[in-house]
Amino acid sequence: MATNRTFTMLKPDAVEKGHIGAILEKISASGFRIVAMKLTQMTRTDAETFYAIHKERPFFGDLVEYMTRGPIVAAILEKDNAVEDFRTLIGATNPEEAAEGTIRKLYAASIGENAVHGSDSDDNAAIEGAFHFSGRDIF
Ligand code: IDP
Ligand code: MG
Repeated sequence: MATNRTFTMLKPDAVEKGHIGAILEKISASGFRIVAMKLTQMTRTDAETFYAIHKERPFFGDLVEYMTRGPIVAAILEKDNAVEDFRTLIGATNPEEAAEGTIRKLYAASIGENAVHGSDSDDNAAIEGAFHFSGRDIF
């Protein structure tokens, strides 16, 4: 995957609350092109693998429960400086610390249930995108 791409998930809380449309509108209005997208649900093994870096953290069990409890929207996004610009658009992990107008400030309930994922590096964007998409499903 090129370095002008990032990977996102609209997490189960955002989908449950009916925020898919509003969040995708904000992503598009911020200049990101959707190059892959699907509604899907992570299995326990998927979530444990995707978040393996956090497996020793006290919140890991809750994180896996949360991320598997319902459907998510997974997507690959393209824009110049995609990884950094998308992290700016979503805001801090904890919505109480997120800047005004960011997706997490607008839609996240808590540090755990924070509405949206954004890759933290070009390498992880490629790994995470490939976790959910391949070949002809990427445009
Ligand atoms: P990020 O999503 O902003 O990159 P990470 O530190 O990579 O944040 O954490 C991954 C996810 O784990 C967060 O988005 C959130 O859902 C959850 N999480 C992170 N820190 C906490 C915490 O202190 N309590 C509960 N859940 C957390
Ligand atoms: Mg992270």
